[in-house]
Amino acid sequence: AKSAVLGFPRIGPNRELKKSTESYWKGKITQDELVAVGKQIRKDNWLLQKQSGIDIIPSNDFSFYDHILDISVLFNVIPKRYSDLKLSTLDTVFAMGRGLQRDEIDVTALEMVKWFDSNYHYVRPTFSHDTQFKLVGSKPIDEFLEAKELGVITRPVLLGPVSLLFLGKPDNDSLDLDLLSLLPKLLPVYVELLTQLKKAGAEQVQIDEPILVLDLDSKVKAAYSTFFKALEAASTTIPSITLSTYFGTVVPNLEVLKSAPVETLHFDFIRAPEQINDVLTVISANQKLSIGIVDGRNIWKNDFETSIEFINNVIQKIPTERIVIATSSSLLHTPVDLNNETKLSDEVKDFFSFATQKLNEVTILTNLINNPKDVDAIKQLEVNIKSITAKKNSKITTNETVQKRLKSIDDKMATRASPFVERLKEQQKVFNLPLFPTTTIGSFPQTKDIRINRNKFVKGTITKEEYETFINEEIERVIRFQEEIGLDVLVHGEPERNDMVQYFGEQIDGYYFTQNGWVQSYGSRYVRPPIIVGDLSRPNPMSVRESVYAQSITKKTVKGMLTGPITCLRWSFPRVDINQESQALQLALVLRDEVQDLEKAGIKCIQVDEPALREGLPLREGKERSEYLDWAAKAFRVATSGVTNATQIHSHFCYSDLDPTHIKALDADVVSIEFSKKDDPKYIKEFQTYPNHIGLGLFDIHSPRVPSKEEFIAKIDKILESYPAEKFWVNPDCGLKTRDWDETRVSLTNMVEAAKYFREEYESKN
Ligand code: THG
Ligand code: ZN
Repeated sequence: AKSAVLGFPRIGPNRELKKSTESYWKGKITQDELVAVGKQIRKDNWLLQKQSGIDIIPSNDFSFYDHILDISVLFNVIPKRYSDLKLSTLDTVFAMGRGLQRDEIDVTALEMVKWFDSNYHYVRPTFSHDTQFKLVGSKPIDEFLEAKELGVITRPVLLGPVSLLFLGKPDNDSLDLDLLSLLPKLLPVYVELLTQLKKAGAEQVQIDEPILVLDLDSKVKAAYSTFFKALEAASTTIPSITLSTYFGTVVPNLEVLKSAPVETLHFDFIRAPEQINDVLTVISANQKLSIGIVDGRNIWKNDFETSIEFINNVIQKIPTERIVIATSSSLLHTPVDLNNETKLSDEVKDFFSFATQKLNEVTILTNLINNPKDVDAIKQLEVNIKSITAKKNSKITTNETVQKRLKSIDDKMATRASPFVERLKEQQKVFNLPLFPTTTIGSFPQTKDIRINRNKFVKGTITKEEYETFINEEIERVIRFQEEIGLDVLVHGEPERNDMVQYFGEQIDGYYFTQNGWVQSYGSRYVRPPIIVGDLSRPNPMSVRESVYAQSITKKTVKGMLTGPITCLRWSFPRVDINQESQALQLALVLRDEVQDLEKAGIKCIQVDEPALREGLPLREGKERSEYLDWAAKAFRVATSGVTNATQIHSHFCYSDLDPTHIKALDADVVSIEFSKKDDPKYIKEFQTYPNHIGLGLFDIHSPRVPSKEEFIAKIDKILESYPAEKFWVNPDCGLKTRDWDETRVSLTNMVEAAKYFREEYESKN
């Protein structure tokens, strides 16, 4: 058997990529300097994988912003407003990813959405009637040659053409465009790229078609036969192909793969081990099977005994020579190296395996299969068995009190005292809000000063009192600013939070966190997902001090800010020894206590964010989906239903295509949703049926671009064509923590001015 990796994190062990990309954007380093940093990271990654003994090493998994955006640009899927700018390819990528406002240039960013059910975001390929496919630049070839020069013959990774079209969307000016109809025009260019790769010396190419784990209609399935015919016709001039799927089962689309003219088929047997028997029926006599068995999405140490047993069962049907042992997906979703962690106890550290450790897991498993008698391999197996047993017997995973309380959850705990209409009346009495009430999602710019002081506090160079004084000053600044521009419902700005999940994770028993376990979220933004190891409980209130301080210095309502149970779960590395529902409900109980503590402390409006609600939805329709929606909504309601009618519960969602019925089940009083990029009028219409109040996010906070008052007015006007003013909240798309103060000041002022304009307009009408 051969060992393979589907993709490796490109951020560098110490976030080198982030630091240099952001320096480039600020004009502090040149493009050449940035390019050199990328080159060094690629080199280190390839050599690391080679040294780890990986046989099949990926290339073109590197990206300065997003690998999906790169492949859009590579095929010239570049809306005219960006190509007109005549920028370098790299600057075009950045303009499409984050927008650009400079001199006379003013373009918004393209839409960014979740990559399947992960917390990675990709820039949605945006096609129009005018899209003319052709190769722009030669990134995959250049990177292949770069590795070759280092003595590493890599397997370039490309997103497949059907997934590229399927995951895209038509541009505003081409809403009637049928994306799959573009396939015949795309395929010749795709084949041209493969041909060039072969000429450069590539023996194999990995083509990712992850949409094969989704529900596909017959048109999409037919697109695969078109694609495969093109591969077949070109077979003598292109490298051999590994067609890879991940994040789920392909079984319902199995017929598509039956005649695939590819050398190797890859499947994710971490997510869907049960698909093996069906999969075996489509592997033809000389095809290879790539077994994704080392988890690309989680950080638990591989259980070698279980993996070996799985692989051995397969080997009874397919000889070892036709087996590849691989990561389940790209390792992009895992932190780079466990060895960078110095603060975890030895006991807990031994539970984990990050990307670098996973490389060894892949090679050890391959060795165990190739040479079951190899002394070294057996030794490593024994070490692994010891770790896995220690984890199973560990005391730190169970908390009896939590388990008991979990059993006590009933329907009453998951239901507000009265229905929305009645709650609203009581809330109006308390808040007395105007039409078009304005608010923000919660966070304000995380300035350098804030980060420096937080680091000082973490390192112990300033005391807790000094730190809290600093935080109070920040809160006061944010409160005064909001008062000044006339926002209606204020927030404290979250200066004390590093991240909306990590911050709470650090205060919840049962959670463990890393110093350097960064994972790319989008562009240059990274997160350090905390790890759920044991049953979860809250020793102390987590957010009350800051909210109470903020409320004490203003007469306006201050919204308390919490991260919901599903989002805490989804943006952590979850346990695999108990199910996700139990983990969500444990979190719900922790948050329920926090919500009640906030209410007791005089906070009348509490926002419980659930941006990850949608991404938790099982990828396929069916029983699992409705079960998920039930327990996810229940967890949210357990967290938020312990308050009186007069306390207003807000929630917030972003980054996904939402279905109003899912949001309805949460029964929040007010929700704010990402909306600025959803230009499709159909999407507004869908929300007409939503009974409670909504703020449709009016500007894109991922972009440094500042919208004018007139732009806000036009946007609101358009929404009002199909959406009632009585339910209309005015807010940005998401939190402002990644923005600068300069941009934030102007954007929010313009937004509030636009709300005031409509307020006057409506008041004069009535
Ligand atoms: N937290 C977590 N996951 C998320 C978000 C989040 N997923 C979706 C969405 N928000 C992604 N957006 C962001 C926005 C900002 C940052 C990361 C993801 C961010 N990161 C800091 C950085 O890269 O500089 C690091 C933050 C830190 O110090 O911990 O600003 O909000 N979990
Ligand atoms: Zn958001």
